[in-house]
Amino acid sequence: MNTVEGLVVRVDARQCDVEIAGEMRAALMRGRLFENRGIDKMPIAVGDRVMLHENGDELAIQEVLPRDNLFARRVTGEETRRQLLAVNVDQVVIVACFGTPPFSSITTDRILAACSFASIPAVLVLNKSDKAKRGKRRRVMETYQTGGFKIIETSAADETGIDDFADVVRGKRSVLYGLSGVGKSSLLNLIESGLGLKTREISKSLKSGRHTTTFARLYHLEMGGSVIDTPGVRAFRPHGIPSGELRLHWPEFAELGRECDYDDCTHRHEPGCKVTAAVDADEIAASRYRSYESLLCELEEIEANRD
Ligand SMILES: Nc1nc2c(ncn2[C@@H]2O[C@H](COP(=O)(O)OP(=O)(O)OP(=O)(O)O)[C@@H](O)[C@H]2O)c(=O)[nH]1
Ligand SMILES: [Mg+2]
Ligand SMILES: [Zn+2]
Repeated sequence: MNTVEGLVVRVDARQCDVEIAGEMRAALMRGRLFENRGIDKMPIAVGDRVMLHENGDELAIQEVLPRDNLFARRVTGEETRRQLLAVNVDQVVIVACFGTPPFSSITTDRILAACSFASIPAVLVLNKSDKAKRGKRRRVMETYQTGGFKIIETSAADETGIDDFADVVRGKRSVLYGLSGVGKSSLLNLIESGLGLKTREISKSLKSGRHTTTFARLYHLEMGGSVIDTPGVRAFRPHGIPSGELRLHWPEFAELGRECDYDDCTHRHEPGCKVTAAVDADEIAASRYRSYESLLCELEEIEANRD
């Protein structure tokens, strides 16, 4: 029996695709991994480095090597279980768009907060710039520039901003994440020839609710680096952020918040709150504040149910 190290590029219910010395192989997950998975729905995620036992033709994952970081969300319909979306990444590339599906502040802001909580840098890509209305584009750009986020604009349709997109992902390991239909796979196809990822046919409406990409998978880029394409989400629920810590994950609140009258100000109804004052004065985008408030309520509810 041989022990080898591999990189997980795709995860199925019982099986993984693992890259071992440049070669792609199917590997089993041992039952023991499931017994020890803790709060996680699956014990293994795309991006995991694993040790495997090779026995004739059979390859089985024995152990997951320590992770540098993990990008996760709450399992739909459950309050404590965690779904690992990708691990060991250099950045999360949040893809959103103009046109269809409509830009979702709530989803974008929740993913940004999850990245901050996981200490993973985030880049915001605004795709379908060919569909952008001038007012909407200005509002969205201003909102996220004020928040200090790194943001680029692209159009996979007329191929603008694709060099900027390539510059963002070159030489790093990125996970592309965002709503279904924003153009994640379309963008990837443009920077890596021969990838040929399936993208939604124009005639198929988003309302069918179907994801075009159905599983997360890691691809190496010829330009250097690798990218994990993921199936789009409909709603994003972060995992594990304590409600009392949430305000730290809205960067535009951080500095102002130190001057609130109360040290533990939640920036809601407290007198002398500098954050709500800044929202009233239009210095902080109302959409960013609404995302914060709705997530805060949700987290408090989860904590109340747990106690
Ligand atoms: N007008 C316009 N359409 C685009 C652009 N980028 C992608 N599309 C179209 O948007 C649709 C969805 O693109 P996909 O690349 O499949 O989106 P996705 O984010 O990978 O979707 P999922 O795999 O379901 O998560 C397709 O019909 C694309 O042709 C763009 O920049 N402008
Ligand atoms: Mg896709
Ligand atoms: Zn406050």
